Amino acid sequence: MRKTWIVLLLLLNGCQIRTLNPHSQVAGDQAMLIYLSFAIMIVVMAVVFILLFRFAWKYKQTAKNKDDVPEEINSNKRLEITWTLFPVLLLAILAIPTVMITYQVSPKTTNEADSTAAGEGAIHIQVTAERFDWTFTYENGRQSDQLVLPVNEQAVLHLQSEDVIHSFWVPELGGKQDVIPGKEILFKVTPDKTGTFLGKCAEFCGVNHALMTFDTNVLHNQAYQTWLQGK
Ligand SMILES: [Cu+2]
Repeated sequence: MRKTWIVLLLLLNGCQIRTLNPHSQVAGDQAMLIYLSFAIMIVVMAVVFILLFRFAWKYKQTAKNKDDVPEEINSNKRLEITWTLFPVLLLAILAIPTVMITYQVSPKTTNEADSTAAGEGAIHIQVTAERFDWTFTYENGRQSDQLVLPVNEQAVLHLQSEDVIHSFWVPELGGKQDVIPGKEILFKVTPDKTGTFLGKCAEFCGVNHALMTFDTNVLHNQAYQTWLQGK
């Protein structure tokens, strides 16, 4: 029994919710949606549970009201309007930012991107997913198994797959974005903090799927330029 608890504690300790520690605009927007829907859920839960316990307590059977028959009610306009408007309002609060953010962060394929030009001066990196590796090709031709990005600059990742569907995901920076064979998908990201973030494939793609990870290094601009010129 004691061993079980220790294992459980160790497991919990390993669970860092990195999605809630965003370091880019996209990831920040995604985390905001998680917080917003969580807050709405808490409000709904609170109302439901308070009413549930209140009614259970108020109308519980006692020796005094044992033979009471409840009064028959046909309708109650005020109540009906309230329980219709309240959920509609909550859904609207959830739907408006969800739709806006989804459209905003939704990656474009190259054709679509022609009309919504990627930010000027952005860095373009080719990202190739292949069972079970990621290859990053930079503007000067340098190839690496690491994604290296300069901080506070927009990078446009050109996601391509050589074989099956993969999914690009760096929890702190955003995703998950499906990488689909035969398509080039553009994913824009502007990291706002230097550091090393773990990236992974988030779409089951075969036996070694779990090993399909990569490091993302976000560097200061100067360090990025130096790295880019290296081998
Ligand atoms: Cu994969």
